[in-house]
Amino acid sequence: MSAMGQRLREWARTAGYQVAWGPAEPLLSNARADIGARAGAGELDGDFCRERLGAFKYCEGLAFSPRTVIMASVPRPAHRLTAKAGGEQVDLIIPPTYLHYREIAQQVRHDLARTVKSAQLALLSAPLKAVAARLGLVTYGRNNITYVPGHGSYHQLVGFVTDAEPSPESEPGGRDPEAMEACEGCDLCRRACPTGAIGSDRFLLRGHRCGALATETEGAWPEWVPASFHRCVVGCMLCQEACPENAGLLRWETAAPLKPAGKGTATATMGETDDTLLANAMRELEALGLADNTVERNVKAVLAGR
Ligand code: B12
Repeated sequence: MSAMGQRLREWARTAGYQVAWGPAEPLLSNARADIGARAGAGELDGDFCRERLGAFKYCEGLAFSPRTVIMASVPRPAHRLTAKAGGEQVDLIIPPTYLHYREIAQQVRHDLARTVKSAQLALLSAPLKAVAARLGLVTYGRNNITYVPGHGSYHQLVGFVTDAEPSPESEPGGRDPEAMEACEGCDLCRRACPTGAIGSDRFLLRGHRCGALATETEGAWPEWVPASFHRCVVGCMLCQEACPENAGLLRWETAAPLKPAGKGTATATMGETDDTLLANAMRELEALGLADNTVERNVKAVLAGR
């Protein structure tokens, strides 16, 4: 293993991450071409492609010539936030990766910069699962998210490109993505998905029918989201919690703000409990950097269904 490879392994071991790397090309082009082919074959919804996948920059606009791609899997907990009012309290769930998403990526970049030393380093804007799968870091589950030994699917992927010399960790172009062996004959995630995003006719997720997408999209709830769905401030955990490969791997933490919430907790008066719960929850979410109109709509739906 090259000196950089040894430093990367040691860095990941110390931080509790998993890491893989390989030549940036043709790996990134292959991942891009794969998605392009699926879009071309009509397997991906047109709006979904434009809005969600069209923003990937790959290597455009970099100030250096990328030679190596590095992917890290960072284990992430779910967060619990408790809203209180009038003697009542409601637990709100923030699934893994939503809290401090950008800060985690920047933190990893900061640490990694010291590891790759003089090499230039940039965050990778690309379909991260597809790239990590090609590097052999992750394996796909039937629910279309990826799994890493020891982290299950409860991890955040962070990708980088650098001008450092690629070391022979992975084959040029990467390997074809693989599904977990455990998914063969198992459809627990498909049955747990209330919106039909996971099909039995194909492997690729119907991203445009995923409940998590609905929680991230402004406006009225689509008719395909059942009232029983609402549990999380944003996102969903149903397909992950149903997965036997995740058994015992979900960690829970109390949501800690980047900056303290506004002073005091509003107290409820008769008939105002829901409004007060909502106001208190939104104040906490604001401090966590998660509050917007869509999240407010989501919290209202959780409160309405309790
Ligand atoms: C857009 C997006 C979404 C969309 C669409 C998801 C999707 N599956 O496309 C929505 C909003 C629905 C979403 C939801 C979630 N997301 Co999201 N999302 C992304 C984003 C920005 C891009 C994903 C993407 O490239 N999609 C395009 C599709 C085409 O790519 P793909 O899923 O890899 O599909 C490949 C496979 O299906 C493969 N394939 C096809 N057929 C077959 C057959 C076999 C046998 C095999 C092996 C493979 C295979 O080919 C496809 C590539 O061409 C990434 C961040 C990033 N920059 O990558 C995060 C990301 C994928 N999301 C993430 C997370 C955590 C989630 C949620 C769990 C959040 C939540 N708790 O609600 C849910 C999970 C929903 C689900 N079951 O997939 C994590 C996943 C981490 C992990 N464990 O893998 C990512 C990587 C963010 C991160 N930095 O960590 N997400």
